[in-house]
Amino acid sequence: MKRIISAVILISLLLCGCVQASAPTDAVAAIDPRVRTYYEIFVASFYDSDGDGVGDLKGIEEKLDYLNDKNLNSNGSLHVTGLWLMPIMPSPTYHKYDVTDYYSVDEEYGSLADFESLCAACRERGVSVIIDLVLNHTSSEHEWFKSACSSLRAGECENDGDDCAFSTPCAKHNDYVGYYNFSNVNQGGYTAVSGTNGGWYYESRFWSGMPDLNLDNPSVRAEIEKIVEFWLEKGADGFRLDAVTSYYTGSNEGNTEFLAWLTDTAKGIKRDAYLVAETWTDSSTILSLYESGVDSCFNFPFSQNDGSIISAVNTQSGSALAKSIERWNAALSFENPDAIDAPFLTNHDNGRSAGALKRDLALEKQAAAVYLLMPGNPFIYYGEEIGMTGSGKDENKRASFTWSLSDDTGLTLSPKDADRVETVSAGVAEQLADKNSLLRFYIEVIRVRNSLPAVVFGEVAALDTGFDTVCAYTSSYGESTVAVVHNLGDEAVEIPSTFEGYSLYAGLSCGEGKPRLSKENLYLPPNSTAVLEKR
Ligand SMILES: [Ca+2]
Ligand SMILES: [Ca+2]
Ligand SMILES: [Zn+2]
Repeated sequence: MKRIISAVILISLLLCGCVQASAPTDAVAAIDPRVRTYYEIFVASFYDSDGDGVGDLKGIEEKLDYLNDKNLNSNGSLHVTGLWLMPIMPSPTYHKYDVTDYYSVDEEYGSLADFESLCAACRERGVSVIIDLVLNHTSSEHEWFKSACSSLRAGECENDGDDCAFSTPCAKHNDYVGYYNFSNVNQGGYTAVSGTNGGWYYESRFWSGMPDLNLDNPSVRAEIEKIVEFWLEKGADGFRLDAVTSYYTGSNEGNTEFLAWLTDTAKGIKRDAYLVAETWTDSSTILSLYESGVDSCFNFPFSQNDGSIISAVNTQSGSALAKSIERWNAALSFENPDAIDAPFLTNHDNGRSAGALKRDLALEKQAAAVYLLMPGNPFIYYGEEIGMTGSGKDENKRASFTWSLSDDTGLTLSPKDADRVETVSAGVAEQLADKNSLLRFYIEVIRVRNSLPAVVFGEVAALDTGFDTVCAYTSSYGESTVAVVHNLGDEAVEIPSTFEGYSLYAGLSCGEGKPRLSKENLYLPPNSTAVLEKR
């Protein structure tokens, strides 16, 4: 019987040529449409489809095989299941975090039709698309703001009711004046409205080119509802919410209320819409923001170069990290049982992780294994998977993606004000061909993550292995339990008895040698990760 089965498998292998009998499948994606392995893209720096040096939406669609080729077993694709596109709406700046039109695509990036096409192509591959939604402020070039300022300059007419005496509406008769936070008092975070002789100021927490919206204004909320509906209808699966701690500067209550309203609004339009909030703040504030019901808040305390993950990898503090992951996981579930953690190593506002990890390949792989195997939705910032560097000015952190060292096809220009752009020693093409590369490691870890729901949805319990350098925890989901074990140390360890009753699902080598599970112990070489399944 066994031989017959083997023969059948062999024939199937010969017929389809690729699929192994025990091939991992993407078991995670089918469970919850909000739960994905995300990839953050700065569109301008990713892939240029038309040769103008600026990355574009068509370029992303052309590179979908790199992002997810629908075959979890291939070594030529990252197998990410979600994309976060940094702002794509028209804007006067290179980064586009100051929007001039919420219902369009910046022409540098393409058209609305390109966006719809990209979303459809992604959907066909089971890849979700979320877009940056910048609601704290608009551009000072937005028509709403320009109109409001010209009315403030014109002053108020004598008429009451809706009937304005001026040919263009006066300050009293222009609804857009109420869209922003204007004040007669100059105060911190405000900028003078030009042409009003110091009579008017506007709230602009980030920069004079970014006037803060008055999010209490019902007309503004109605507009936001229209914007959310517009993009969900065009094919977006959700939104990355920019600057949520600045919605109501200094009022966590205000921020939480608005986030709750926004979450209800989006989910009222599309039940499975996914929202992830930029919560660049401390743990307790993040936990309180989860009370809004938002799906995810970015896990800033674990992320960034001085956050828990990179610090633990650099200081070989494994057991403390396991306890932190357990505590954080429990705290999130307490605030909101449906919360989805959102760990990352870095993003477009932070120095790239390779620098903080001393450009040490073993450490880069180790940090990747830690965040990619945490519960929730990990967010990979484009270029992290090939070890790009970049720090200092923001432009340096958003540099041109290196597809190949020898082929310029699709190559973008880096932001023009970057003052230090370093090249990687190997691009995508070279790293795909090298089984020891960082990129191939990302592919391997994502394959494990996407095929094991208990890793992603699990409830975490730290395990004490007796080694300070070892980060070990179990993650349980329904009937299944997995153990994730990282040896962050520079010495091999042998852990006796803890993993009796487990089998080794994946032994990942970050440096030299692979983890091994025997009757006696779990052997972990320096910088390595084992993922085990409870039998
Ligand atoms: Ca282009
Ligand atoms: Ca604000
Ligand atoms: Zn008037």
